[in-house]
Amino acid sequence: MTKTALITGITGQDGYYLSKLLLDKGYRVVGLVPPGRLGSVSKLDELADQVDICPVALTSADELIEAVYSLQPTEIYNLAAPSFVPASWEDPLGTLDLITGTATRLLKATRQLGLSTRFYQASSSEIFGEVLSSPQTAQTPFRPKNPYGAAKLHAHWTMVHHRDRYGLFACSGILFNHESPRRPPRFVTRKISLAAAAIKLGMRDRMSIGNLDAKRDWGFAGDHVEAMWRMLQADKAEDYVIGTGVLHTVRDLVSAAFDCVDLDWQKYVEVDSTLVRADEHFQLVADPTKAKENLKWQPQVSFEKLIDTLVTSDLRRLEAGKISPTGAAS
Ligand code: G4F
Repeated sequence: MTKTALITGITGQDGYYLSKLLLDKGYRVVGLVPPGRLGSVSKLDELADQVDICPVALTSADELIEAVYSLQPTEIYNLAAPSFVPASWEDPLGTLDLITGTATRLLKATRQLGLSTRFYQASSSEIFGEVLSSPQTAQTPFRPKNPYGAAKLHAHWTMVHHRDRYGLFACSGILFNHESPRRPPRFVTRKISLAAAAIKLGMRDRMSIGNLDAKRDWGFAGDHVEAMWRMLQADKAEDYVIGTGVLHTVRDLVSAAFDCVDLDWQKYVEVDSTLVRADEHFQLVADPTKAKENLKWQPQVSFEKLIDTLVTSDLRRLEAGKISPTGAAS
């Protein structure tokens, strides 16, 4: 029988890679998209015609129950979330409602309908926040430092409560940074790859950046969505930390990107103190041992390969006039 996967946040980076993976495996893929955002379905490019789209207000418990009941999904992947961390300071309550509200309503719908649907909750390394030890595992204490991390933690606990109390097959993937050419350019990887490509092509002459010493565990989005799927195929519902286990600085990132286009980054990059985030002295780095052992999951794309892919993609899209040197689609 054909399996049905229901995905919220299908038009985002992870939604694209997860849809591709599931379609390749023969799933029927259904995206729950708010009626006001149906235009964003075109972001799925060649996949747009291969998935089904169900217009649903994620803020409506009734609409979600109806959608889950009529679709009877084998698996639900709850990816929908505002994902740019600094923006969560501007609208903490909206961030909380979108992240926690959607997770809670979907979990409640699954429980009330008595379905055996398996549930994936997209969690984030931001729930660890001000860590006291590195690397992090699913047992590391959670100390989020921003409204985004706090909202993700609330959604995580809501999922755990539904698993413990009602026996739902539900799990959280606590994902560290994962990137691709589909990342919007406000995130640091695409910001840098786009700048390096645009400067190489003579379309820009410099780039402003925040904290060059900030460190992250950067992996490839295509690898990380594979872990999501594997979590729902396991015998037991458990939470997993998903990351490469390797830390790099933003300086490493800039240097690797400009190396790809044979430029000396120090001639083009300037620090803008307004872009430096407060309270970022802690080291968020995954210990993915459990995922490697239980799920046989292993990241395939190295940091260097990832950056090369981003820069090459931005060079091509700029040359083809598909994006502007500052990133907007054109
Ligand atoms: O690319 P970023 O904006 O991603 P961030 O904040 O780590 O969050 C991403 O990963 C999380 C973990 O998976 C997700 F939960 C979240 O939704 C999102 O996908 O920033 C990465 C690092 C930070 O340390 C930031 O301070 O880069 C540093 N940085 C330095 N200069 C900058 C800049 N980040 C941005 N966006 N722009 C800069 O100019």
